[in-house]
Amino acid sequence: MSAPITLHQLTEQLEALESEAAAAIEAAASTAALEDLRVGLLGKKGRLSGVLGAMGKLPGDERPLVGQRANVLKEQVQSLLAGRLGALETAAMAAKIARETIDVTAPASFVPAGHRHPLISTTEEIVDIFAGLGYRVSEGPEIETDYYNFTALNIPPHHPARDMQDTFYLEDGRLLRTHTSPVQIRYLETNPPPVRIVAPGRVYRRDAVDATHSPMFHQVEVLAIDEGLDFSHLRGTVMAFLKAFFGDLPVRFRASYFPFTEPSAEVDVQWRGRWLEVMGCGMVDPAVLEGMGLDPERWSGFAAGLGVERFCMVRHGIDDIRRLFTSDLRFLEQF
Ligand code: 2U9
Repeated sequence: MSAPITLHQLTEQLEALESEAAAAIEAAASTAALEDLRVGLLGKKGRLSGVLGAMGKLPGDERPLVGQRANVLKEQVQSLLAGRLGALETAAMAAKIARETIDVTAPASFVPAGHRHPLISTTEEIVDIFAGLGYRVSEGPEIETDYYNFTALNIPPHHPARDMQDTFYLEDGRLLRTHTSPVQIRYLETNPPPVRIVAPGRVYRRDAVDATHSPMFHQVEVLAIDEGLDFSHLRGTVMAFLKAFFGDLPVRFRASYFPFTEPSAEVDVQWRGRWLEVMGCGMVDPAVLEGMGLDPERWSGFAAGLGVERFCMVRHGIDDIRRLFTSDLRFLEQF
C-alpha cells in the first residue's frame, strides 16, 4: 500500500497545476487547443478532479484548506481560459478584417467594353434622323418570296428589270431579298395609309466582290404614302435628311429609272470636290399602289433607298467596302 497523501503534497500539486495551467493557456494557439486544455484541467477526469479525489484521504480538518484552494484555482483557470478565448477571437477577427480589406485605390482589372460596328452606328444615325421627321421603323425577313421582292413591286416574272437585281435563290423558289422594299409591302398589307416608315436591314445581290461591291450589304428604305404627296415633299424630305447627315453640301437630283417609282431620280452630294451618288428615290408607281388595293387617284407616295455602306464609307473616309466585313479589330477599334 502506498504512503498516505499529505496536505503538503496536495498543496504542491495545486501550485504546480496553477503555474502549468497559466503557461499552457497563454500558449494555446487556437480555440480548439483551449477547449482541450479546459477538459484536461477542469473536466470530470481532469487534473483538478484528481486533486479533489485525493483530498478525501486527508484528515477531516485539513480538507477545507485544500477545498478552498482548489476553488480559488478553478476560478483562476476559468478566468484565464475566458481571457485567452477572447484574445484568440479578437485576433481572428482582426486577421479576417485585414484579409477582406478592399483597396479602393487599386487599379481596376481590365474589362474590354466593345462598341457598335460602324455599319450599325451609321444605320442608327440614319434611322434616328427619319424618326425625328415622324417615321416609324419596320423590319422583315431576309428570305423572301418572289411576290414580295419582285411582283408586288411592279417587277413581274421575265421582266428585264429583274436583271438589275439578280440574287440568290433557295430550292423552294424563295430568295434572299435584294432590297428592303418587301418590308414596306408587308407593312401596307396590315396598315392603311397615311404611312411613314423606314426599313433598315441586310440585302443580297449576285455581285462579284470588289472595293465597292459586296453580295451582302445594308439598306435603309423610306416610304411615305398620304393624300396629296408630290415630288416637292420627296425633295424636301431627302434634302432635310442629307443636311442632317452630311451638313450643308451641294445636292443634285438626276432623272433615273426604277420599276417601282415614276418619276425616279438619283441623288448626288458634292463631297471633297466630287459628285457622289448616295440615294435613289421617286414617286411610288401607281401600279404598285393599285396592287396594294390603294386608289392612286386618292393616295400618292414617295420612296427612297440608300446603301448604308456608302454612307459609312463617306462619313469615315473608308476606301474599301471589304474592311467593313472582315472583322479585323485593328480596323474596327478606330471607330
Ligand atoms: C415601295 C415602293 C417603292 C424604294 C426605292 C430606291 C429608289 C433606290 C437604291 C439606293 C442604293 C438601292 O442600296 S441601293 O443600291 N434604292 O434607288 N429604292 S425608290 O422604292 C419603293 C419601296 C417600297 C412599296
